[in-house]
Amino acid sequence: MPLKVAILDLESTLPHSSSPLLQPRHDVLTVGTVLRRAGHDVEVFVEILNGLPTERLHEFDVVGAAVTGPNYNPVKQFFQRVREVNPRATLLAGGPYASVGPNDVLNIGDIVVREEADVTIVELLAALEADTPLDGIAGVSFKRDGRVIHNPRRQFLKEPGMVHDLTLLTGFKRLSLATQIFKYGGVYSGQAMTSRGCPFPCTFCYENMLGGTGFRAHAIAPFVADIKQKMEFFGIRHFSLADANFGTNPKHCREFLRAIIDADLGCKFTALCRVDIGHHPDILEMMSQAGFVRVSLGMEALEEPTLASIEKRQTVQEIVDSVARIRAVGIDVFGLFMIGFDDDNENTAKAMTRFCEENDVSALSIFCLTEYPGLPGRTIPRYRICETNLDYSGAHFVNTFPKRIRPSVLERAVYEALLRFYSPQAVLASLFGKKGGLAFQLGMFKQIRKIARVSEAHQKELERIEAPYYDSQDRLREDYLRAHPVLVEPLPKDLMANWPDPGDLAPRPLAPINIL
Ligand code: B12
Ligand code: SF4
Repeated sequence: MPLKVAILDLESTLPHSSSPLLQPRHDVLTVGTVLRRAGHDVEVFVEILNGLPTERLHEFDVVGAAVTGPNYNPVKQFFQRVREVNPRATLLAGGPYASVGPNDVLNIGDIVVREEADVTIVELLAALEADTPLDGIAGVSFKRDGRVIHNPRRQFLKEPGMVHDLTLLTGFKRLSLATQIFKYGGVYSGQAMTSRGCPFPCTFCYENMLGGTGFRAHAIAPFVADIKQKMEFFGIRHFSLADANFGTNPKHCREFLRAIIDADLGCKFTALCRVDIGHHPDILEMMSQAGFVRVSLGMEALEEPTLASIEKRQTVQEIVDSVARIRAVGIDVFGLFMIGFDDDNENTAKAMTRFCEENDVSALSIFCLTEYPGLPGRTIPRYRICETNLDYSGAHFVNTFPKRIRPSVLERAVYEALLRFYSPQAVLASLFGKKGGLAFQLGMFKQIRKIARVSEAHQKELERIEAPYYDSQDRLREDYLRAHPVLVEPLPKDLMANWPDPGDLAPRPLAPINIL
């Protein structure tokens, strides 16, 4: 008997910079499409598109959800509800946080599908249907006799990509533009991909946990067909490409751009890119011709030692040159910055916004370096986590103790800089064709204020947490913190994440500090 399955994409607890983009947050449509093709009775529920099946929980054999850090708590609550109403349902989790932190996620669900689910989920549901053991299924984690079992990693697909089955979105009714804005505070936005994975080594990025995600080119034909059907279904002409790094393989990138141009889709596109995209003027020309209006550029930091320490493999001069070349073909630049590194101070965020103003970068995000309580530290040691609630793990909030500035002061500096940047004057400038267009600037103006209000309360909480950990010169009392960490739970023994925590490596010599 085929199984009755619900696949869910839940919103995170707190607002984030992409909340106004009404689109699936993860590739739950791929999960649903492969399961329907395998003969199961599947429905997909994206909270901001077709709501959640709260009244129908008793119907499903399997309920699966995409889990990130920031939506961990909403998924936990939802799964608790399913357990109460329908104890026979199997609870599955997949997506980014389930992939790197399966131990944590197995505290709220029964089985975790790690990384790409395209093949794993089909094998898994066949095993659930036949009630056979899960041991031979690569890419799943589950509990047996109280112990967590991690089956070996599954090989990535050689050529992923498909046309999503949009009829999986039970009950979806296309809303008018006004209703999208007033009911959900955003607008429908298309989502498509030309590749998966990224081969670069940046230490702070999810792509490198568990040994990296490599690079896999998508097939071109389903990409164009998928865009066409989404244009029709959602009534949209704007697509964000969800590639971790568009342009990684220039040859493949040219082929996709040629296909978009030839298909004459009349759409606008945005993509996430490394500054390397600036090394290929012909690709930039093609992007402009294909309808790319904005590139989100991974700038991260404006100090060479920081860029080197996080293995970004780029220089500040390359950032400047890349921005100039992108702007030269008329594409807007959205700067993506990271903050919270050891040399960051009260002026770091301000320097980022100033850089954007001086270099014609029309928008930016300043993301806070985030370490996860359930994992070893990646860029900085786990014992330096100051905020253990995963609601705050979406990179808009400081969750680690910086060395030379208090967490609350750093977070405040981020929002002061952003509020100044997304000013009423910037909205006005966008009226005259500057700064990326009126709708975009108005959206950012509103959203940053919404997140800044959450941050205000969080800064107060950080002040309380950080009080004993800094000296009179606002330098972190690291020895005291090691002896009295905020995060007291040890890591579980059967953890899959086996990268070394920087705190366990030989300590780097520290400048002497005055302890109160
Ligand atoms: C593009 C992107 C976005 C886009 C759109 C997402 C989309 N899919 O279109 C936008 C801009 C909306 C976005 C927003 C945000 N993002 Co984002 N995003 C990405 C990015 C670069 C690619 C996502 C993607 O499409 N991957 C490729 C597809 C094929 O993979 P997938 O979605 O993970 O789905 C596969 C599997 O995970 C699995 N799977 C997925 N869902 C499910 C469900 C079930 C039940 C099962 C079994 C399996 C399964 O099967 C799928 C097919 O193989 C990732 C990095 C990455 N490479 O994953 C970050 C990433 C997911 N984002 C992240 C973050 C933090 C955010 C924001 C909070 C940022 C912010 N502050 O604004 C928001 C939050 C959105 C939300 N509500 O969760 C983090 C999550 C960190 C974490 N530990 O949870 C990531 C990992 C980036 C990072 N470097 O840290 N994001
Ligand atoms: S280049 Fe971008 S996507 Fe790739 S590892 Fe670095 S930050 Fe992550």
